[in-house]
Amino acid sequence: MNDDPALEAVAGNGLLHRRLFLRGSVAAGLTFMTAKTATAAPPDVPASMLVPGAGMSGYGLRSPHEDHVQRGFGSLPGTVGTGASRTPLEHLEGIITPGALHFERHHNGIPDIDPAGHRLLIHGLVERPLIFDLDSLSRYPLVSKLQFIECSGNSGANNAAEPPNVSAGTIHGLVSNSQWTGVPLSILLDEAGVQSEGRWILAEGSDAAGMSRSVPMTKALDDAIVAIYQNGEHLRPGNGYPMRLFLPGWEGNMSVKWLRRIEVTAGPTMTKDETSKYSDLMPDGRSLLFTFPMEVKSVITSPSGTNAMQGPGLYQISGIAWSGAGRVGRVEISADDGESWAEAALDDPVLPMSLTRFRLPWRWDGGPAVLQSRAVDETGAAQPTRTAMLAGRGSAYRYHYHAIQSWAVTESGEVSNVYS
Ligand SMILES: Nc1nc2c(c(=O)[nH]1)N[C@H]1C(S)=C(S)[C@@H](COP(=O)(O)O)O[C@H]1N2
Ligand SMILES: [Mo]
Repeated sequence: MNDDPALEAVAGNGLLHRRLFLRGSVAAGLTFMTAKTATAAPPDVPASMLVPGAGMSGYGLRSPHEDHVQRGFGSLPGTVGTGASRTPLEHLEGIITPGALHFERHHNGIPDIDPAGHRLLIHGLVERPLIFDLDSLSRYPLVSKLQFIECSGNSGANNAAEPPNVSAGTIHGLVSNSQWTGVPLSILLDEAGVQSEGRWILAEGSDAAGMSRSVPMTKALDDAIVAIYQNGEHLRPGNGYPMRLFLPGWEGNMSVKWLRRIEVTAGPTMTKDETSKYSDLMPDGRSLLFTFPMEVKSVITSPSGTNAMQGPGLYQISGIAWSGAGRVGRVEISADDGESWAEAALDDPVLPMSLTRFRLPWRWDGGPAVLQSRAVDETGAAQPTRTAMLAGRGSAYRYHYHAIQSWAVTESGEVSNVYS
């Protein structure tokens, strides 16, 4: 028997203490039993040591052996660009979403914008209307923040009566995390001089959807930026090149891409994008006026839906948690369908309004299990169960799904989405 205290069981069905990962080294005497025992002789010289390697390139590509890691995407019938592509969360680790795998949501395709001809106008209830191009904008003080963006339609697949048997990314992949660099909107609005009646802004994109949203002035002056870089390089076309609004922690729809116009207004404009869509219908038939912040949420990405376990033994449960209200406070994991819970280890850094990586060791005995994660943010808000969340909402409410995700593991090691 191994008596290392790190192997202490902390909750039902095999969950072990997070200490195992916190101290950075594998506990004495513990074996993950995934490596084979080596013989004393070195292995054969591989072919890669016999010929010079390939040359360099101006812009890098990943290994062709990773080409199976893809965003899944779909478009409305009769269109090529009205829909979404989803980050394959189950294939990623850490908290950075590579630009090429960032989710995309477009209401009428990706516009082809030459920055030389692109302008951003700030007008309306201001002292001095201003117009910027990419160069003039780039000369203002830049700030960088590692933050998530999440579509409020994310995870809506779990509103279905029967749990869709698909991957974590297919259900929850409308969330991604990047380091966004841009100009604080407060600096630009100060320069334009907001008049005292100016309490809202309207932000408009230059795509064929003319997507536009109203944003309260308090948010615009607080932490909104006009982003021009994403993970160190200029924005990708699908994420708003050459400039987008970025509103940390608020529903992704409001972070208007291909930003061309900000109008300072007295009240909300009530655009098509915030009335016919992106408003939440309550059971009594009335609609909530606005639901801006994204609530606390988490999902286990490994193991997760459509994965197969490789036999009983020690596993590392890993996943992501986030909250539009600030930092993740803690994440708890259950392996017995919510009967008992153990606190997961959080990887550094734990940043406000950023994805946070959590993990916990799990000794799977080969029996059936239901894995769940439950996040609590620094304000104390906790992720609800699916039953509790739906009870207050009724069936017409489509957006802002943030309930606990349950993954069932069968004795043969198949992992699938279940409702608990
Ligand atoms: N101009 C414009 N801005 C837009 C959209 C759009 O279709 N057009 N989609 C919105 C939606 S619904 C979301 S969730 C986010 C997605 O940002 P991303 O595509 O960079 O992930 O952009 C928002 N900004
Ligand atoms: Mo969205």
